[in-house]
Amino acid sequence: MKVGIVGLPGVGKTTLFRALTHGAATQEARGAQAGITTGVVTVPDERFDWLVDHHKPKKATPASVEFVDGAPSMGEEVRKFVANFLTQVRSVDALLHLVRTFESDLLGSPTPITDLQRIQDELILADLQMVETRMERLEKQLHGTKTGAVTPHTIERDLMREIKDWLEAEKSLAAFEFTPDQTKTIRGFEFLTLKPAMVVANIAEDEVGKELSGQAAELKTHCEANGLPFEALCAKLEAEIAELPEDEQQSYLEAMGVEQPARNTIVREAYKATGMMSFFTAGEPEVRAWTISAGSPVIEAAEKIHSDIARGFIRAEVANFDVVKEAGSWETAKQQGKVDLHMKDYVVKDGDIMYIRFKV
Ligand SMILES: Nc1nc2c(ncn2[C@@H]2O[C@H](COP(=O)(O)OP(=O)(O)OP(=O)(O)O)[C@@H](O)[C@H]2O)c(=O)[nH]1
Ligand SMILES: [Mg+2]
Repeated sequence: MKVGIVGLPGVGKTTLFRALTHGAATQEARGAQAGITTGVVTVPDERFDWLVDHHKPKKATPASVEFVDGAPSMGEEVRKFVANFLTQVRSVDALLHLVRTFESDLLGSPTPITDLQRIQDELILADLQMVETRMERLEKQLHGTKTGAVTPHTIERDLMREIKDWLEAEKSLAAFEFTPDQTKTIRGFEFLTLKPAMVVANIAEDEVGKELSGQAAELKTHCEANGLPFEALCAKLEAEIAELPEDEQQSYLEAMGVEQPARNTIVREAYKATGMMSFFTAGEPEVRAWTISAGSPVIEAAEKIHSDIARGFIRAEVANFDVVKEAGSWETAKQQGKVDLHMKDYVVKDGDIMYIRFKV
């Protein structure tokens, strides 16, 4: 799963990216094309840790999130920046809006709510451009179609008109209630205002470990009122901590009055904000956390593991992590009758441990 970090020039995107990726044990930062950088970060999960501890497997594969940092944008127009960012990372699954609430020598006093709005306006505009391009093409294809005729193309054109009006009213598509058919039509469009999003406030060093106040507190209230997941951190400090040796990190955090690095919360929140969850496969060869979107049937989980397993699916043995932990082991849970048998359409729950029977 990929998360793109967006924000105005100089808000600390690259600093946050370093904080998120540098300290992670399994991080593998890779240089990428056009100045963008991506880094893979493990999703902290106590359930996964317990399973690894319990099975002592040969291989342990945790869930992960890939963060994307755009090319530097200092001195650039917001519009140009967003356009660049988009061509670089159009395929991200979610957006992390980084907003500055610290005083900057270069940029002056923070104006977080306005800044967030500016980026959101740009996203709406980018979606609008996408719709207009699509409409032009559709009109060409519809040339010669009888008035009043209903074809897949006319249906799509009508939907595009509706979307256009919506965006022109400066509304995000997140609030547009698409029917299942419409959802199918727009799949593949990668509308930006439809991507799950979260907001992170980049706070000043001297605000760390305290109750949020001033602009940061106002931003939090604004996000809550708009249903946007919100977190706060000081990117600069977190990046410094992430670069320390592991054993020094904890004492540093304690001195700052912080329990754990904010990157843990942010990685977890990013995972949640995108509607993703984990199911596990656990045994002696491998313990693995798999990422799946909430509401998926078990056949999709099988497909993730291996297409053969999906093809030859017979049934799934499922017990949730909490049940297994309480019983002490999968075997005990099974003896107690707490492992359930499910068919293809069973909806996977977060934390399900499963064992799929199949025949090919
Ligand atoms: N005081 C303070 N400065 C910060 C913080 N985070 C970042 N900075 C500083 O802000 C400046 C810009 O940070 P970057 O991380 O390069 O910002 P960016 O968003 O990647 O900038 P562009 O890529 O140019 O758009 C740097 O000088 C950072 O050291 C912070 O939490 N507090
Ligand atoms: Mg940068």
